[in-house]
Amino acid sequence: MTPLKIRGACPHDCPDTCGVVTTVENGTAVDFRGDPDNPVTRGWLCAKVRPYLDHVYHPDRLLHPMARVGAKGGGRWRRVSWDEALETIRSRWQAIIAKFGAEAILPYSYSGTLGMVQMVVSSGRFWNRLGASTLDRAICGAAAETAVEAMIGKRCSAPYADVIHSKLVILWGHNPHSTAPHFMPWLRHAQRLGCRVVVIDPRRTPSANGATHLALRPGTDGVLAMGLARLLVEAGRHDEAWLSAHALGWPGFRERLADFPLDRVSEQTGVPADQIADLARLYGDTRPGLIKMADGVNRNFNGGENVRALLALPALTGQYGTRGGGLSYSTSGYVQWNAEAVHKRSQCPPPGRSINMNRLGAALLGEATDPPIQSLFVFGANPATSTVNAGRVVEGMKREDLFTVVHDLFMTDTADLADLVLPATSQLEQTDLHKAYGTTQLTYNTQAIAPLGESKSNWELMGLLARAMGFDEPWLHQSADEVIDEVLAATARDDPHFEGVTAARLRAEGHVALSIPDQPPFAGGRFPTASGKFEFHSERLARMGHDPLPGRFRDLVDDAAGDDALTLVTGASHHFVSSSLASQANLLKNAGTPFVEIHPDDARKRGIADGDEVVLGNARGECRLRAVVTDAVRPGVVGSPKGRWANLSGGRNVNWLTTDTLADMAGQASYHSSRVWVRRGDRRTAGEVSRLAKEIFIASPSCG
Ligand SMILES: Nc1nc2c(c(=O)[nH]1)N[C@H]1C(S)=C(S)[C@@H](COP(=O)(O)OP(=O)(O)OC[C@H]3O[C@@H](n4cnc5c(=O)[nH]c(N)nc54)[C@H](O)[C@@H]3O)O[C@H]1N2
Ligand SMILES: Nc1nc2c(c(=O)[nH]1)N[C@H]1C(S)=C(S)[C@@H](COP(=O)(O)OP(=O)(O)OC[C@H]3O[C@@H](n4cnc5c(=O)[nH]c(N)nc54)[C@H](O)[C@@H]3O)O[C@H]1N2
Ligand code: SF4
Ligand SMILES: [Mo]
Repeated sequence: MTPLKIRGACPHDCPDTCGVVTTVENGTAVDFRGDPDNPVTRGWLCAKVRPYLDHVYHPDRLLHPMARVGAKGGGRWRRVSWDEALETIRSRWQAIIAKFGAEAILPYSYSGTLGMVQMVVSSGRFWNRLGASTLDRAICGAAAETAVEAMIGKRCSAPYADVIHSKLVILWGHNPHSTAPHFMPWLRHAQRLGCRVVVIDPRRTPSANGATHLALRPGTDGVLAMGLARLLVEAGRHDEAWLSAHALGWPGFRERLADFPLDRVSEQTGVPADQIADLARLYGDTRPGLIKMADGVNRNFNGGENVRALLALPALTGQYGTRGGGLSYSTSGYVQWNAEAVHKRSQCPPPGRSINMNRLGAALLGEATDPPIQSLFVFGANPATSTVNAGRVVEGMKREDLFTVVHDLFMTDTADLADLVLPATSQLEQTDLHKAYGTTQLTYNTQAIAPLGESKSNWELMGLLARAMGFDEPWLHQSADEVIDEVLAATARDDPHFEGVTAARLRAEGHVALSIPDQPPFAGGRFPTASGKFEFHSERLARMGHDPLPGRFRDLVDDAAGDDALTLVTGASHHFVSSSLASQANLLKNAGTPFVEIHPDDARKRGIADGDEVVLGNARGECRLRAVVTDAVRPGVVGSPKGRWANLSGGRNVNWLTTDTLADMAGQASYHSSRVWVRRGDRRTAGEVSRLAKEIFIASPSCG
């Protein structure tokens, strides 16, 4: 048979949403590469996903359902049939519903895949019909999204390529070298054309090569932005005409600036005053200047207010709506899938109570009452690895009375703690439609190969769960393509961006650009806000209990690690996507031993040398890592990438240290506000010895 070439989409949580081409011979995928015709991908994939066939055909793929034998987390399983697995779920759930109601069941899903069918619809319809608890998905960018929507109305950004028009780019809490790889060639090209780049990050990341780097204290971005705003206004570098025509609340905002004199801003942010003054001059004098931000800046106690202050800068300089200028955050606002088509709310019981995913451990351990959570169903997520305060998540998941089902491709830290593990398909084995959060095209994923073993896609599983529970609404039993047709048609009906975008074209062409006018977002100073203006003053945020104007920051410090603590910043790993792909031998080899970067001054004080094993700890837990002594992190900060599986790295990862105290806005996770102590790890700490003792005694029944 001649090999087939099948077009698809990279499913991972990455703004680029690459187009991919899989070559299939006799039902087996033999080649996988970037789609040369996709205008963003242009034929190349990042190093994480290039070896995707190793992921698909990984020897550790889960291929059939399994039920726990013995203690939770004990690692013993027996193979069961799908029928038995579904019957177990049905009977456990019916008993739980009879006693506690359906809200005692909590589905937990996030960004294993970003597909409209396999993530969005699979996280909606069935669970709504069941009346389960709803999950408040505030782990990633909730605070930033709330601030952006309030002040500029929508998440709209220019295409990556527009950066070649920029004369200045400020990468603010964003590391596209790792997290948006297809932006980088455009940025480097702009630099060759003379564009200046400034990186604002507590760490000097590879994105800062050839750039000016401001290493601020984590979480002080809002203060820095207010300080810059004050300097711009003092020097008359603001655009009074633009502000009076297009902004709401400018006079009030201007008054706020009095609170941010340069010396105070320098002291609070830890950035030398001359560097702040230089940046204010540079930003004031260089047009067009683009602020490109992602979510790193919103994952702290002041995340929402920090983003609000950043958003003010392009308004001050009248740069929203200019090509190569303004602010670039996300493109996901261009497509809002029709909510009724996705969720079928009108045909379901009233929404169940909401549980914030960043409080998962606490919720399992008693914070959620009325009813208590009796069953946890995880799919497309790995909370024991990726969620804040992972030690509490693990403790909660060990509850003997909790019925936990995990649907994944691999035996993750989370699956380890399940009662039932169900095998999931990879992207090559399923059908989907993807919007993107960094680009403005839709990409269709054609199923390339049959599901491996007995694995099932999220959507197929939802149909089976519905059948088991006796729900026969046709919208729970559509094929993936029928879901795509319905949601696409409903969305296109009232959205001009879908002009000419049809399911038939998507299937034939693989990717179709949204119909967006060739002008910068917010051209003419028009914003899709309530007032139609840029909103310094936001009634919407005021109604949510926030100050109507930006510039008020909480004085809150994580006190989990005592006086000598350092702030732990855990950004994206270059080698994995969150914890996805992080069990693949070739990628693990490139990533090396799990490490933490520490400044030479902080290392010296603690007697730590480069390469030493160190223990990081606080009241929440401890984690052993290899020290990398480097001035790439600022003093007072340690940096360690997210994503390492605890069960492949000595039983703990950095999220055993991260705080589950919520940020100031939208229940956002505050990963980068976490404080830790750091010690040389040649001796085990008392806490570790006692924990080890417990584990040794549990693992060896003969000791009891
Ligand atoms: N390779 C790779 N790519 C990914 C991911 C991945 O895990 N690996 N994850 C994907 C996901 S889920 C997301 S949301 C995006 C995230 O994309 P980014 O936001 O670009 O990624 P992060 O590394 O989380 O954060 C960016 C930077 O913020 C810095 N930072 C932390 N705290 C602060 C602060 O208070 N102020 C400032 N100014 N900077 C701070 C970190 O040091 C980091 O370098 O990337 C996506 N792409
Ligand atoms: N310390 C620290 N931790 C962080 C962050 C941080 O900045 N610092 N960032 C956070 C951010 S931004 C995010 S978005 C979250 C992401 O957190 P999660 O959404 O939990 O993402 P992953 O950890 O990648 O886990 C996704 C799981 O889904 C599985 N999967 C993939 N495709 C499918 C599928 O089609 N079906 C099913 N059933 N499973 C599938 C994968 O194998 C993987 O185990 O992590 C957060 N964690
Ligand atoms: S992770 Fe991002 S850059 Fe890598 S292939 Fe997927 S979409 Fe492209
Ligand atoms: Mo994320």
